[in-house]
Amino acid sequence: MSSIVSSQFFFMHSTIPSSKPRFKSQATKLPRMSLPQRKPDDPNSPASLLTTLTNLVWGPSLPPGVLVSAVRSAWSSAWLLMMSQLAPSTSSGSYSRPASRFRLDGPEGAALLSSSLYLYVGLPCPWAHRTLIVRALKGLEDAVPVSVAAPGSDGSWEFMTPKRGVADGEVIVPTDDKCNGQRNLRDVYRLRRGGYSGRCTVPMLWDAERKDVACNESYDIITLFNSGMNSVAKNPGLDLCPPELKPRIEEWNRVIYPNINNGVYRCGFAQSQEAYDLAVNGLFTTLDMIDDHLSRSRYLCGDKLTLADVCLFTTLIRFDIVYNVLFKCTKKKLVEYPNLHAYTRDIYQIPMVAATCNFPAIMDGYYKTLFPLNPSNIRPVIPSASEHEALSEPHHREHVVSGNLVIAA
Ligand SMILES: N[C@@H](CCC(=O)N[C@@H](CS)C(=O)NCC(=O)O)C(=O)O
Repeated sequence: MSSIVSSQFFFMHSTIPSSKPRFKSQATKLPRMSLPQRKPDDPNSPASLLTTLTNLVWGPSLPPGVLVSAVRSAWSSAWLLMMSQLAPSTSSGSYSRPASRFRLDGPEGAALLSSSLYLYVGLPCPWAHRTLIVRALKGLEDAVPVSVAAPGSDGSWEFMTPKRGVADGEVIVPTDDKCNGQRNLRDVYRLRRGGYSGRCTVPMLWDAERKDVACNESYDIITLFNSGMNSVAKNPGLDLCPPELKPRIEEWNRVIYPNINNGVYRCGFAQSQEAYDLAVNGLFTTLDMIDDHLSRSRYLCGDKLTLADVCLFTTLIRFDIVYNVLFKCTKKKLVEYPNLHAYTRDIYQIPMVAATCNFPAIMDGYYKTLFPLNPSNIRPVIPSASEHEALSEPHHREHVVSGNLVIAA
């Protein structure tokens, strides 16, 4: 006991030795910079103790090269290990998103569902965000109640206790599990007949009567919300996928999904320079092309908002606050694209859409959960152009007249 106390006392009060560092690097000579002589605020904090210790061992400079190389290779191996769990990749290091397990098999599959449907989402997730937007636009809030999970410390989706899910004005916030009373989304998936041990992703549509996962693929869910539930929708007249635009919507999805929606993830989760270069080129070539297209068209398919716009919007609204920084989508910020930025504001200002965008929850979900990409857990400040006030500025998109449009990519 006394030896522990005295050694702590020694570390806390020792001064930087004037003698040479005890361990001198024998390996590669890395450039060494002086560390700033910062006075630690709390001498008992682990950081201060560590600083005192390292000062004692090798003086007030960067660690010896041999230590830097050892830590670097240990960290790289640990990083690759974590990334292989977080983001499965191909042999060339490209992110390969696993396929969704529970799909709705068109109108026939939808017809098998009971009328007791329940939606599980997480606010950071762009795929879940699609379902919240279409649910709101169609007026399905009463017909399809929602529970909002938040990322837990191990990355799985957890529900709040009812007390902690504090209302934040009009914006949607995390909640408890109002349907099954579980603490974790994994436990909800496991309630299904036959159990489940795969990935427990949001969005997830739960059939409460059949006690089963109805679907965990966002595009199937928004298709169902758009046209398969009109008898219970408060806004049945809105069609975000009218038959005459369906081929064009599908054409846009084929361009936007790999290059933008999944493209930002392919940048952020790339495990090799080649994989990153490929993803980032595809991403910005497509953004350039769409920015140009939007100079002649209010929405992707003309004057009408469609499912393709909803899918593009949920990536764009996260672009400057997350992907530009955390996923290294650095060539340009969204705010540098005049048409894409105004288009994003146009959709943000559609009644009910802003309430689905909880920026602090989105930023926390990425910066504090994706540990291998941000080990410090520090959440950067929100850029001013991404704040609610800036997104509420006039967009003037009503003046853009849509001509005869052809997808260029
Ligand atoms: N293809 C799915 C993707 C859903 C997805 O990847 N969701 C992520 C959040 S953004 C998730 O829940 N991940 C948890 C996990 O993989 O365990 C969809 O569009 O619905």
